[in-house]
Amino acid sequence: MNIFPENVTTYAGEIDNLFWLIFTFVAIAFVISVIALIYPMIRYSNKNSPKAEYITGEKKKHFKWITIALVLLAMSDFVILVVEHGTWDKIEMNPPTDGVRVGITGIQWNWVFTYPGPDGKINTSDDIVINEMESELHVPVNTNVIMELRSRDVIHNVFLPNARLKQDVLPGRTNIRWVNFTKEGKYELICSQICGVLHSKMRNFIVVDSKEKYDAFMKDLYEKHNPKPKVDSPAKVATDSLQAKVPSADSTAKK
Ligand SMILES: [Cu+2]
Repeated sequence: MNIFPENVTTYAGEIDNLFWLIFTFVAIAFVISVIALIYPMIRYSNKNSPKAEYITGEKKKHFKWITIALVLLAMSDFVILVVEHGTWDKIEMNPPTDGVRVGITGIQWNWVFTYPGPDGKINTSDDIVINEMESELHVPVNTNVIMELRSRDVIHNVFLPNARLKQDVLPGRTNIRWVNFTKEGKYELICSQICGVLHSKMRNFIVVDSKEKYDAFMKDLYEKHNPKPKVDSPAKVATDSLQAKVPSADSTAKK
């Protein structure tokens, strides 16, 4: 059974497996709880039923049922912790450092995309900033895409359903997350944190291109915007006023 959006990244399957593991434990706990609630209601519901015993749960023989439940719960938590550790480590603790860098900045109400200039770095004077609603961020297939996630105003949330990636972005902080798409296509990038009246308009797209298509796209982009490193005013005009505002709101990126 597949209830999720199409899995198009290297690690989405691992997240799905974790979902099913947690779901299984919760489902078992749910079924046991429902039986424990409904059985006495039926068993002691009419006049002919035996009288239910009133227990306070302080005696040892009663207390053991709480202990058993507690131990089972702690054990399932421990299993989840052990299984998820590898996934957590790979995705969040030790992200890859090689790959294409992009910047995604949440503003009220749009996702602003930043492509690096010839220096390959985000937050420098040669960046190319795309600030258009429903715009597309182009990335290459089968390549690590390292995303610098920021917010300019309030808390937004970068949600890539096809990648199973969900990350809050906070003003004044840079979060690094990564993704490696295994299939070309156009995928949604939405905000999943209520961030104001036009929150629902924060719906942009990530377009995963073949390497040739991506190279051609970047070549076009460079020709159009002509990013030049270390040139002061003229290059900054091309990258619009937002470019100047984003870094200043962000203390971590300057270090
Ligand atoms: Cu938002």
